[in-house]
Amino acid sequence: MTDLADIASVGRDARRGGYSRHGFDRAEIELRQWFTEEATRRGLDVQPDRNGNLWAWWGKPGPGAVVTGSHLDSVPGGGAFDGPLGVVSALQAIDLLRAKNFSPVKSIALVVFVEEEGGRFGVACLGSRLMTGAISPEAACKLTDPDGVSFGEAAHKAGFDPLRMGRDDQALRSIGQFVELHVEQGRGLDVPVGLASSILAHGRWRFTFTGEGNHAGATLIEDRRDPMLPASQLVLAARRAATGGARATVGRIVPNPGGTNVIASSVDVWLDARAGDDARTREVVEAISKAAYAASVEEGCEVRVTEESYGDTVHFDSALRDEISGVLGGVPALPTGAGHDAGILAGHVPTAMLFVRNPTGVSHAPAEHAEPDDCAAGVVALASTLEHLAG
Ligand code: HGY
Ligand code: MN
Ligand code: MN
Ligand code: MN
Repeated sequence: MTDLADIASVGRDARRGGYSRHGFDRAEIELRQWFTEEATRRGLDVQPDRNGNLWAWWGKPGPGAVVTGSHLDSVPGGGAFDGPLGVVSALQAIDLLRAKNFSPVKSIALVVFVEEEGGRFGVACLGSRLMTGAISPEAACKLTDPDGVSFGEAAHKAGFDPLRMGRDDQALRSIGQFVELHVEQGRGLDVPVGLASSILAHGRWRFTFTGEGNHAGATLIEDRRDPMLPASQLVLAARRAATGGARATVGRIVPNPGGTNVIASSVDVWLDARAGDDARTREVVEAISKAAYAASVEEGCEVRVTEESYGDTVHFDSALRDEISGVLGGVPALPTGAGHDAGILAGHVPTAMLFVRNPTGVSHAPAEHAEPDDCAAGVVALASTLEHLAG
């Protein structure tokens, strides 16, 4: 909790509440610096990879290490635990193992992934996607933030070479097993610590509605082609389509030019959709797209749909999960609707996630919380896991 308090002054968002820390912005870079100092102070060897992720090694860097970690960026106005809890717990787990004179047979590495939330450049898990080749470096570097700064430019400014980015087989081979600790993000856990079983299929789609910009007072209603109309219908269609455990959310709408007395000429709407499997997720997005298209035609507007990112359902390695559950004396396994770098890595290496109880079920918001005792239980669980896997 002291470590979390340490970093609590970094990236506070006075306007939105909570924290806004995004890949390679000032707050995230300050926290990378904090992590580098904390890891170095513990005698760990800090090495950035080619894709903007930070690694800290206990033991010789090389293939087959036991790797843990998370991210230090947040959503806009996010909570204090999503990401930082996994990083802080990794450092604390090292302290616990050192205190009991544990000496790892396999190397242990801590990793901090860049831009996990996609809060700045729009695609979540950018660091792990680049590392695994799930996104090409060309596509990643072209992504821009709301100010028009590209990921490539931001990475370059932070000391990374965009031309060297891309699938990193050496980094992938260095991971024997990956275990990410994370605050649970719903109300799925009623004991302090659990394990993840699966992640919903999920993705992000941008709908650009185009109409005719005009005067809010002088333009008769019957003369309008207002793209805000089909944009609003999309929001309602998303709620209607998300049945049977599917989720569909519009959390961001940007009208252009965005004036109170101006009929927008275009509106960008971002849809986040998730469901149990690929087919169901596609079906939900299809139903929403159809409604958006029909509403556009009715208003004399046009709509263009762009899939900005997508990932199929993740089933975490059941053998590794059973092994860890055994080490922890039996803990519940639960599915989650939240995405993680661990979900990207799960397609490449044996991967598991430890969840720490969330008493309110709130996440991606300032009220996100985990009790100190539960966080401590999480650290102990992570330390036992690392001890078992690396011992
Ligand atoms: O679940 C998400 O939105 C993100 O990947 N954390
Ligand atoms: Mn998150
Ligand atoms: Mn997270
Ligand atoms: Mn005027």
